[in-house]
Amino acid sequence: MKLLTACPLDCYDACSVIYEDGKLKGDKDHPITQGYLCPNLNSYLDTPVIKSPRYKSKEISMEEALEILKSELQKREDKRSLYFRGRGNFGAMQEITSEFFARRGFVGTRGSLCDGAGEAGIKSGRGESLVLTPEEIAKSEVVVVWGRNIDVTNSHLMPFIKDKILIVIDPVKTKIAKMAHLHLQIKPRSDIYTALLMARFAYIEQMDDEEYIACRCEDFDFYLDFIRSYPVKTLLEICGVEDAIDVITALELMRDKRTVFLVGIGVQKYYNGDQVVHMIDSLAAMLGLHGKEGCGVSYLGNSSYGIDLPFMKPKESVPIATVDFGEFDFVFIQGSNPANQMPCSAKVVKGLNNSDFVVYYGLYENETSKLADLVIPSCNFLQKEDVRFSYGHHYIAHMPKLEESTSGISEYDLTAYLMEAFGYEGLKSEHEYIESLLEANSTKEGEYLTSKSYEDRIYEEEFLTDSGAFCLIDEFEEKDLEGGEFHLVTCKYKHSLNSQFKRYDKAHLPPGIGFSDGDRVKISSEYGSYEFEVKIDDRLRNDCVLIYSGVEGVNYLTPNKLSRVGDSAIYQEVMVNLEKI
Ligand SMILES: Nc1nc2c(c(=O)[nH]1)N[C@H]1C(S)=C(S)[C@@H](COP(=O)(O)OP(=O)(O)OC[C@H]3O[C@@H](n4cnc5c(=O)[nH]c(N)nc54)[C@H](O)[C@@H]3O)O[C@H]1N2
Ligand SMILES: Nc1nc2c(c(=O)[nH]1)N[C@H]1C(S)=C(S)[C@@H](COP(=O)(O)OP(=O)(O)OC[C@H]3O[C@@H](n4cnc5c(=O)[nH]c(N)nc54)[C@H](O)[C@@H]3O)O[C@H]1N2
Ligand code: SF4
Ligand SMILES: [Mo]
Repeated sequence: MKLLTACPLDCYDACSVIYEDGKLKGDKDHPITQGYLCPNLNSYLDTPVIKSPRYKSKEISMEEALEILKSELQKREDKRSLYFRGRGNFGAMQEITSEFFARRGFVGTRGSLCDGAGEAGIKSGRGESLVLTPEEIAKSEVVVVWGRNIDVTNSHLMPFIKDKILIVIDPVKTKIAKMAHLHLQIKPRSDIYTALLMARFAYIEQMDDEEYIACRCEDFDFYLDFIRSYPVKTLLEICGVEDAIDVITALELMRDKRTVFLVGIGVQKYYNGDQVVHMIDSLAAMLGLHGKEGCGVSYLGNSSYGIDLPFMKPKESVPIATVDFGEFDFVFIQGSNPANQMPCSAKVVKGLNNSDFVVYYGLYENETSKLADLVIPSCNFLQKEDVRFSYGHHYIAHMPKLEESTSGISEYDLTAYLMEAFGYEGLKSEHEYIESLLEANSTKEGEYLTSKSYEDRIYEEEFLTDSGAFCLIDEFEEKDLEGGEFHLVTCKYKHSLNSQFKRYDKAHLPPGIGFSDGDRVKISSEYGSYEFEVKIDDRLRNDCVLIYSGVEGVNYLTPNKLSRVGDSAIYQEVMVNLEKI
């Protein structure tokens, strides 16, 4: 039988999926995802899952695991405890566990390991971060792909941008950069200066949209002073762009054309990530792009914009990117692999070792499950009911339960067990939650559901700021980065979803710096060091090292620090050194 569901993974695309004869297939009828699945979901059913619960390395039954969980919770009645949830499964019902842990007085997390700094930057200009739908993007003539690796991370958008004039701004010559009419292979961490340069030349070339600025933007005079405050030569040097003509050409390609900027998380893995994105967004405002047909800026959006999940949240929270697990007696980790994915692994591993009791509730074995006292397997997405939203388009998917799990427990069932064990009342039935989520947030469009908070043309009338106008940026915080010779670029890999599925294991180095394929290298930063096998990569600038997300050891190099605004991890605010071993 053909059963309709959706991919549960943390990804822009939120693919519509058909489950038929024990296989996952793309759904050809879906207006956005159009019938193919990426290597990650194609590996889903072949990836070995945790088969049995485990306590102190010994396999136990699920009943025993739940008893131990209950008694360990009771033992630590008044102790400081942490509820830490990642996005291994993007379904809304994953958050139901919060209902129990919030009542239990656990500390939660705030901020982001992902897009938080950039989102704060979008909010500074526009009030809220709404995305352009793929259909709207398809109406553009020019697409500027800025720090986003669409072909890898958002591949279902590719058909919507085919045959457009393509400009890519990325320190790496990615596949999409090779396809582009123009690739600005800038230095990492120089996007704010690149955007300043573009704004400066746009002003000189009279590309600023005077009428639009007068009606829809605030603080243009301050913005103008700001973009004129840097000498062009200095900006070119900082960006690592040899010839100003490339920047002017990029602008000329956009002149009088419907243009969209597709901005990814690559630009904002830095201390001032909010200001980088605010600057890029301000450049688009100056060019009069927001709110016009086939124009605008789409940053990785807030998938739950306008959606209120009915689950209680912990009263107290700590920033997710810098949490010290060692400060908590009891740690409950769900749908995440912090020992690999959080920044500054040395500190994370030490913290997990120092905590009195760590529970890992997930689907796969990984660095974190190895450090846990109690391991509880979850169900996969076919084995529980859920609803998912997307941060790349406006479709919502209902994900019905299609089969039973032989090894795991669902988030709802785990919560129901704990609520009952501790005498908490008020949990509704699983179906009631899902019905009311769908009812409140979705509209039926043929066979599919779309989000009620979706608008045909975002920001057409006004921005979602207090004044209704776009607030242009007029200053930013600069910081020098020292401590190494190379920038660390750490982005997504085609065959893994962060640390899930086929994980990669090499560090990519540029040619011509004395290394060859297969060499061993010790890479060090002020936060730690790790040894990797070398792969020479001619897509890299000679001042960059690239290590994909999910590679063992990558986060030994990254900072346990937060972005200025947004409480976000800042994986690339670091320089590294190399040593042949
Ligand atoms: N296959 C696959 N798909 C995924 C994921 C995955 O792990 N694998 N993860 C999902 C998740 S959780 C997310 S958040 C999204 C993120 O998806 P994207 O937004 O595409 O994020 P990244 O791949 O981290 O980085 C994108 C690009 O930024 C570039 N970059 C790095 N530093 C800079 C810089 O300083 N300036 C500029 N201009 N560019 C820079 C990198 O070279 C890379 O090409 O992808 C989702 N999709
Ligand atoms: N160096 C570096 N580090 C990064 C990034 C980077 O680009 N570079 N990217 C960052 C970003 S954007 C993100 S979003 C984070 C992601 O970080 P995490 O959220 O930690 O993501 P994953 O590594 O994918 O781990 C997800 C885990 O969820 C579990 N899981 C899967 N399905 C289910 C389920 O249905 N129920 C339960 N209970 N568990 C499930 C799996 O066991 C899996 O190990 O990593 C960040 N870390
Ligand atoms: S990971 Fe993304 S591209 Fe792959 S099937 Fe899931 S939603 Fe689609
Ligand atoms: Mo992410």
